[in-house]
Amino acid sequence: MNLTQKIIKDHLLTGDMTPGSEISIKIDQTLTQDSTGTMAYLQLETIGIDKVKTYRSLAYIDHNTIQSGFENADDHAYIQSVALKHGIYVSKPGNGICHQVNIERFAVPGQTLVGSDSHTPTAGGMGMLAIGAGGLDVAVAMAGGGLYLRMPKVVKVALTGALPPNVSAKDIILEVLRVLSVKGGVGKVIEYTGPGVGTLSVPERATITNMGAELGATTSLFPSDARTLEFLTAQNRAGDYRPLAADPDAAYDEALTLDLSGLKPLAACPHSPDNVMPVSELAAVKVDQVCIGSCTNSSYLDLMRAAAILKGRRVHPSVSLTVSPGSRQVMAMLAGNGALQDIINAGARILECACGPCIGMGQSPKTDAVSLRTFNRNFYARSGTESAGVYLVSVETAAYSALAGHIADPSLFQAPDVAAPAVFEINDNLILDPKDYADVTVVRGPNIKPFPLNTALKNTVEGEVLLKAGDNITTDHIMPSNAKLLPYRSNIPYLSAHCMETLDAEFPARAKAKNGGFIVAGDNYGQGSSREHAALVPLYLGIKGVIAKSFARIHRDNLINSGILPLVFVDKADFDGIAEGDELILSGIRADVTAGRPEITVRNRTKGRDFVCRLDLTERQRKFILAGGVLNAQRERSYHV
Ligand code: MIC
Ligand code: SF4
Repeated sequence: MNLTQKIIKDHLLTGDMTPGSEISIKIDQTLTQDSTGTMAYLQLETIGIDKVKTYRSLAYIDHNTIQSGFENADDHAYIQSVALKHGIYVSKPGNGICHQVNIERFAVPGQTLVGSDSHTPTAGGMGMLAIGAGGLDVAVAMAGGGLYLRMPKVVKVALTGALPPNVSAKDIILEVLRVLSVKGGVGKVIEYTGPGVGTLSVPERATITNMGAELGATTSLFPSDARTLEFLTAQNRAGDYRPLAADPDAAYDEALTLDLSGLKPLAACPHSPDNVMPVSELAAVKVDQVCIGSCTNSSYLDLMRAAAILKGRRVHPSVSLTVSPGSRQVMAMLAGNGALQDIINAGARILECACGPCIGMGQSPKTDAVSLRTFNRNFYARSGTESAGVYLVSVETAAYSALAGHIADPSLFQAPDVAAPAVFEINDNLILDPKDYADVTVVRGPNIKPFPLNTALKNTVEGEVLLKAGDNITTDHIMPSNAKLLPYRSNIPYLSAHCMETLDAEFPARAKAKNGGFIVAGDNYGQGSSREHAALVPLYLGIKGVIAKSFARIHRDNLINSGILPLVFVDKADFDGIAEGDELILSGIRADVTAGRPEITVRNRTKGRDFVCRLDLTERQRKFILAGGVLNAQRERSYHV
């Protein structure tokens, strides 16, 4: 077996392990963060358990850290209290980005993790089977329910050779993205093997598994080996180590080989993580902003490299350089060894240990800016500035470019000599252990509004096409998130006025005026974030179904969990025959779903023609669609976690 199959087999609750068929697995650990956490905990409260049933559950506060009003602070108080009450550890604001802290302090090889954040697979760098999901699926896992998913195909990426100087793990994943594209990983786990694996430390592996989310993959996975033990030992967690690897003769569904020694520095150009070009071909591009940080590239090693490159030099006068350390551990160690001073003296702006500019929480670039970021997403408008172009690069490319004022190829410079520490500085005093807080009252501020519930599926569903969109629509299109909107993550009515606003500002008003309807889209609809808001807000606006050429995994699950129909064109050419404003009708849809008929006939009343869509639902998902979402199904007892 390959390693993915081994971990799944160890955790299998139901189903058979044939790719594509529905399985459920036991979940050892869960994580939430604060921009999806409020919803997840409201749902956990609705499910109604006293204490979580997992080995360990964690609530991180790292996203909504700009507090320009009471809202974020209220959400943090709610999360802290509701988490402690339910036996969940809390990582307080300032302790760091969930995925970075998780790798440092909590990830365990061979265990399973589900998190309400799409970059949860970061922990795959530690040999953990770590999957991103909507908050409801995480709530169910906290309540002891299994995580349901389609058994993935497993893709082997064999790494050979070793990285040349100043070429880094980020360039590896950018190369994989170039080859496989933002939809190349849908329904698959990307498993790394081969002699090149041993040349990468755990944080470098975590950069690769982190950005595997941008492939649309279910998750990405590295073996657990001597390098894993080395990292765990340095974190004083050698007891969590367990060696894990694929069998030498393991079979894979697909395979590719990557010779690390042949890699060059790469950049993902605006506005997609798979729009990858060699940095050497971008050397003339003038840079206005450089941001180093995010859950992809903010480890100790990353920032030590940045510090070594910046030391004794000056950031170019026309560049604004920001540095956000991934965790308080990283920040404290850099402060202790003088590297932080090198960064400050070069002219960088030091931000707190949080997601920050990656989620548009401040540092939106100027009009028409070129912004170089060590992050994982450069979707349109995500930075908060619609006219800005964001390039995703390695720490090395970012640091040299910040000095040069234009995109600079790091392979032309001598690499800094930086080593991982034998021992990390450990201070967990921003982590609250629930056993120390026996008597907690849940604090609910006025920003926390109830979430919308759907109604049971009717036998006839009809409405207008309210929006026709193209390929690769991201959750950042569907429900934008920036410093102005993130404070309202627990306020769906407020958010609804901004749904799809970067595509069509009239969409929310139209949806309301027409009493809901349908969205039509191209391939890979809903890629990106795990935010359920991208389903709950359309639900609030009356969206009954999305008809697309294909869907991203987490978003499709979120639609089904909310009782919204995810329909797929059988013949992609039918997409061309639909226009915005066309009236669609699904007659007998309740009967079709009840009978489990996968082919649904949609009548376009305006054009006077029919077309066929697939509605591939498992028996469990049929209950959700019929009841109008998981919580309704649970309430009417057609389903229980
Ligand atoms: C992101 O990177 O898009 C986020 C913000 O971390 C999201 C979660 C969210 O929207 O709150 C994600 O990746 O799931
Ligand atoms: Fe935070 Fe950005 Fe990572 Fe999302 S991708 S968890 S916003 S750092």
